[in-house]
Amino acid sequence: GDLLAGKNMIVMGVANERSIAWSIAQSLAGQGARLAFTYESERVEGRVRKLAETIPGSLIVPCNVTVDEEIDKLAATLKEEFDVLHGIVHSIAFAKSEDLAGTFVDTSREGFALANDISVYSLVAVAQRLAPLMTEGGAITTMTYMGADRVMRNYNVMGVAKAGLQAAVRYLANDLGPQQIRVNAISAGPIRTLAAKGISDFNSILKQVEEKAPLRKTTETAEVGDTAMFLLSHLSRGITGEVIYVDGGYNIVG
Ligand code: 0WD
Repeated sequence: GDLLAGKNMIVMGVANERSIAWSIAQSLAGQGARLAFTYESERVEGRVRKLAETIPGSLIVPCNVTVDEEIDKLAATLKEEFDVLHGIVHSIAFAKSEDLAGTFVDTSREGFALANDISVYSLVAVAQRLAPLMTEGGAITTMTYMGADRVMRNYNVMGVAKAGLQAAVRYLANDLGPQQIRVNAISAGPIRTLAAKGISDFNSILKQVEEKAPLRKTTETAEVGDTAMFLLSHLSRGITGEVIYVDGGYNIVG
């Protein structure tokens, strides 16, 4: 397809081939988008580079979202290489493993701050610096989870962070709407990725979804990728400030 022909988009949060961001990138590339990938540190650079190079014409830029200067530099690089930006994929989150087990009440001040800095404020920091490049309008899509809406075992500080992220989506949508920039979140069902490794007892969560979700299966990254493609395309031009569930319908049952 060519729904995104002539569109320049940035994908943040590819860590490996299982990453949700990687699936999103493939859906975007499949519709003709030109992509820039960011990587957090040398730790993941090799893997990101290898994947990105399979999509011809891709840009690969370092950006640790906890460092303002790195986001400034990213904006300058994109301005130079793309001039105009049309889409942003934010697929980044982090919490210390000790904060993703046991009880939420035990969360430390430092663990809370870190989880919210990387998982919530990063969306604001990125939107702040990249929205000025979206001079033809555009769309920003981030990733959330049902742990924002209800208490889910072990999700703890990340549930609170995702609730904040979803509220940030609404405020950003309101701020950037006049520039025809839409901001939405996808609430994905559980998927076995690197980030999911941090959640204790992930297998039983997957099993629950298989048993109870209306579609009786777990979520595949390609399903998330295609919804993200829709949210970043003209097809979703009337949608902003929303959370779209891509979870086989799990959120509507029990
Ligand atoms: O079940 C799941 N896997 C779900 C994930 C269900 C619903 C939502 N999500 C969300 C996550 O919370 C996250 O926001 O989707 C997003 C992507 O997660 P993923 O694809 O499951 O996980 P992963 O492949 O690990 O990608 C997240 C990446 C990091 O990976 P690692 O595992 O190396 O921390 O976020 C990036 C990093 O690449 N990241 C950063 N990027 C820039 N600067 C930073 C940072 N400081 N920290 C983490």
